[in-house]
Amino acid sequence: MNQLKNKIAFITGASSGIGKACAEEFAKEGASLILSARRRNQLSEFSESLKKKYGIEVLSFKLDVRNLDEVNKSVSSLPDVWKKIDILVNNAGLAKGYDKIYEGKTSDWEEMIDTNVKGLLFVTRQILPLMVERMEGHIINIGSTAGHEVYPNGNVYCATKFAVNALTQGIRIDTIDKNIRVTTIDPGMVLTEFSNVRFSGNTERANKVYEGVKPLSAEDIASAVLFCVTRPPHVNISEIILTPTQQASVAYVHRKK
Ligand code: NDP
Ligand code: 8X3
Repeated sequence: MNQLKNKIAFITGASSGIGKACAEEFAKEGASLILSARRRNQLSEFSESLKKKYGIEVLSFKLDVRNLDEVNKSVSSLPDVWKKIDILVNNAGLAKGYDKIYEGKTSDWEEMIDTNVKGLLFVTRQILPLMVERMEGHIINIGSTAGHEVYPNGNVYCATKFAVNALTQGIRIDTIDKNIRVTTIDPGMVLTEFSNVRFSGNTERANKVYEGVKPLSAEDIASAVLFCVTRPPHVNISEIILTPTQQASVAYVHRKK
């Protein structure tokens, strides 16, 4: 309890799944939270529930990470006390479509690249200088096993997560003299809204992804994130790869009949 008291954490994509679970884990530990996502209603209901349950301070606002202007204004207009951000969780992200690359929709590609790569960069560009100035901070990027291996029809989504992996290393190298910790958390199959989003609300198709498998939960990922941010200040966990026990690699999954 209270391992994150007096710490401020900024989480993107906190309206569902892994981002939401990270917010809850951090709240249990007494952190002050800045929560953002596009679905304002879901976010404000969740923020209110965290305030009541844990007696913490929460700022929440609508933020589409693809919109550079919106990102810049959201961070620059934070009250000064909230600019002392200790932890940034770059979690907002999505997969769209599951097509052979020669049949893929260019609009899906743009949405994934704009969210998973450019969105992460836009947010980091605003928050990292505040950390550099204070010579203190921790960036957690939510990557994926898809950032280590490519699977059939994963093409562009995998490319965005390979990019997240490269950017994690780039941020770590460029801030090596600034006392900043940089971590990538790379999960395999996690049961969230992810597959529903990927298959545009086709629940039957989404459920097939997890057939015969006990997937990870968003809470499993959040507890790994919490572990990283609660290590002593001189300890940087560079990368954690987590998969369900039934998943050996992105495409090699043991499904119980
Ligand atoms: P969810 O769909 O449950 O959550 C995604 C979150 O991202 C939502 O809160 C959504 O909020 C937010 N989001 C999406 N687009 C934007 C945007 N343009 N601007 C701001 N927020 C956005 O899926 P997960 O929790 O599973 O996904 C979280 C991260 O985990 C992603 O980066 C994903 O790639 C990664 N991941 C997921 C895995 C899985 O199997 N589930 C495995 C490995 C990695 P809103 O719609 O309200 O904006
Ligand atoms: C999400 C996991 O395997 O669907 O990053 O790409 S996977």
